[in-house]
Amino acid sequence: MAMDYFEYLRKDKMPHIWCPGCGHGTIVKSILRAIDKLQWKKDDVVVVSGIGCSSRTPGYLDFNTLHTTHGRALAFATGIKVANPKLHVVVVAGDGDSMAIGGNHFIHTCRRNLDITLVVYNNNIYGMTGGQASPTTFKGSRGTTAPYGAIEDPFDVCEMAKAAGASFVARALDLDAVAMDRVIVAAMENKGFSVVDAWSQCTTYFGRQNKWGSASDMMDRYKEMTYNVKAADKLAPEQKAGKFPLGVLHQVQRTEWCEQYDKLIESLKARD
Ligand SMILES: Cc1ncc(C[n+]2csc(CCOP(=O)(O)OP(=O)(O)O)c2C)c(N)n1
Ligand code: SF4
Repeated sequence: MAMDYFEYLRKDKMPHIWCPGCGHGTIVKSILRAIDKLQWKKDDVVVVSGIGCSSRTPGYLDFNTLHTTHGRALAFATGIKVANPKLHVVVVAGDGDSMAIGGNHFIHTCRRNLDITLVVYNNNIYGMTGGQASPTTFKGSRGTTAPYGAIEDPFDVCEMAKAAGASFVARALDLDAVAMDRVIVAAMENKGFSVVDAWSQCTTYFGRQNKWGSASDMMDRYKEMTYNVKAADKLAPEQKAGKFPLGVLHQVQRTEWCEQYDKLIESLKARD
């Protein structure tokens, strides 16, 4: 039977705030399809966010939800997971939220490897506050704080996650819902900290300021800027240069934080 999105939505919170053409809603639908596929009970799911257009997500979802402070979603999520490891904890955050003000929380959550899934709605800009450049703004791209184009090199969310110790790292585009669903399901199934770099076009600020055109023009750009990691071996270095791989980019077995903590408690009890 086809899934009923409304089963997971707070209808009284509609209409949502997202602009026409914004990619955020597409990512939300992927998250819902993933939860539905995994048959997680609504009462066992916690969705946590900070602040931003992306962070409005929990307000619309009928799970246990927290809309916290800018950059602090992972700190709240850590507390929830540690207090009740049986819960499925999903964090949604913008690139500004997770890579700038919450950057320190991001790297330490990767290092700890708690069983949490983070979906970064990466639109390469601070959407909610009017289009300021973020840590993932492409070099040369415009933002309200970079009117002549950003002169800084951006962070690569996936490389950051991998380097800091996340046990699952993937990237997908909002235009490819099948691939997005696949990586979000895999991220949620991974026992450890999972990061999905989910690209989403901000039509209102990034698109306008950079003259990237309509939502579909922006999606075409994202497609041109990326390649499937599974095809990487068949591509010449010049075909990959400056482009971003898509798909599951990294997965390793590492002891999950709560399991490690339980073991410690058991060993201390055994000493008594
Ligand atoms: C401590 C704090 N600093 C700054 C802000 C202002 N603020 C709200 S949302 C936001 C940026 C959101 O950008 P991003 O996280 O990339 O999400 P998007 O809106 O693009 O989805 C900022 C700077 C705030 N609310 N709290
Ligand atoms: S400002 Fe940008 S990120 Fe925010 S809802 Fe509009 S298109 Fe989406």
